[in-house]
Amino acid sequence: MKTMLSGVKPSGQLHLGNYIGALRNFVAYQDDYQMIVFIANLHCITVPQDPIELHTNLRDCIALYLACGLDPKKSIIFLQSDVMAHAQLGFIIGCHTYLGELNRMTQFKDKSSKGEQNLSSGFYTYPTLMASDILIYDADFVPVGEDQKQHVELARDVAIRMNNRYGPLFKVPECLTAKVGARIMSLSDPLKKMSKSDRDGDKGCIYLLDPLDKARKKIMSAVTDSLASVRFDKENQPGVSNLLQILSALTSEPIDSITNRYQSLGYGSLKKEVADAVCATLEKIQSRYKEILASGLIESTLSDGAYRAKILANAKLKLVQEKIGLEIETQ
Ligand code: ATP
Ligand code: LTN
Repeated sequence: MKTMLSGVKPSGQLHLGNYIGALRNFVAYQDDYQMIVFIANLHCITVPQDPIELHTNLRDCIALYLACGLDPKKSIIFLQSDVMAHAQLGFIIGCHTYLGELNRMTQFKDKSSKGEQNLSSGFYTYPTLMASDILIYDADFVPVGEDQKQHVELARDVAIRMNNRYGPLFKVPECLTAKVGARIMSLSDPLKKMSKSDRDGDKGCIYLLDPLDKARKKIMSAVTDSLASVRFDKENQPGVSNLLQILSALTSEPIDSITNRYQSLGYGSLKKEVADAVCATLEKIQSRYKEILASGLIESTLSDGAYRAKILANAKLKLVQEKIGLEIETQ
């Protein structure tokens, strides 16, 4: 069975973009792949976090993973910091990554070009820890949103580089991005991706735990355009195209078929249909979420997941350390 791996940062409440771009795909994959999914809490602290908020987000995040359908019997689910080998291999990978490569990472370039003064060195080396997360499990596939493709590319480059230098160490992973929903945009500014770190009064972002009436309101007031025609044209009609993407992703109806149905219908009807589909999805997730919080499943999932992950990660770390000459046999 091939291995599929991904992580989500618990840097705020999970949102519809995370669900469509990532979580629902993980759920679909877990029957056919060894799915490894973790909460990237170390990546999260590369930017400042409030400890109490972070702790709450961790629990919510894992509860939502489970509520969205991830099954701890099928998938390995754990907290990144519970498996220390990630950070240790991350350092070794950092020693095989060039500064030029890190300087080219758009996530870093974006933040530093905005003049952010106090970026941490952890933020700069973020991609080396991410490469470690991936390579330590010999992942075949890494399903991520478009924004993360560049980081997976770096993991591939470093894997090839280290394999060439030391002999076979790592599988070279492939990045998987879904055709529909890889980049859900903000409802209030459809030129920006829907993001939990972007505060904009939260109007643009639908959280998975939003009350249904609030979620509906956000969709009904989504920014569209004045062309009064329902077409999928990301360049000229980014708002409408985003709504079409959301609807298609949640109902599995192809975008063409939706636009055909909307030949003579307006944006109001489209928004209502999107709101219905989003609310139906949120309602299911939220009722399961409440059951999970009360069940003790979070703790058992994380301890079992960390146990299984450590066996794999520690073995790979040992192999790497041996191959690069770090270890002395003691028995
Ligand atoms: P932030 O919202 O703070 O920018 P993030 O949501 O991008 O963070 P994660 O929570 O780690 O960061 O993302 C988890 C997964 O969800 C990743 O695979 C990411 O690419 C995907 N994802 C995030 N936002 C979107 C979006 N708007 N559309 C589609 N996929 C997304
Ligand atoms: N950087 C990713 C989260 C992440 C991840 C990973 C994704 C951390 N390690 C390994 C895939 C594989 C993000 O911000 N979404």
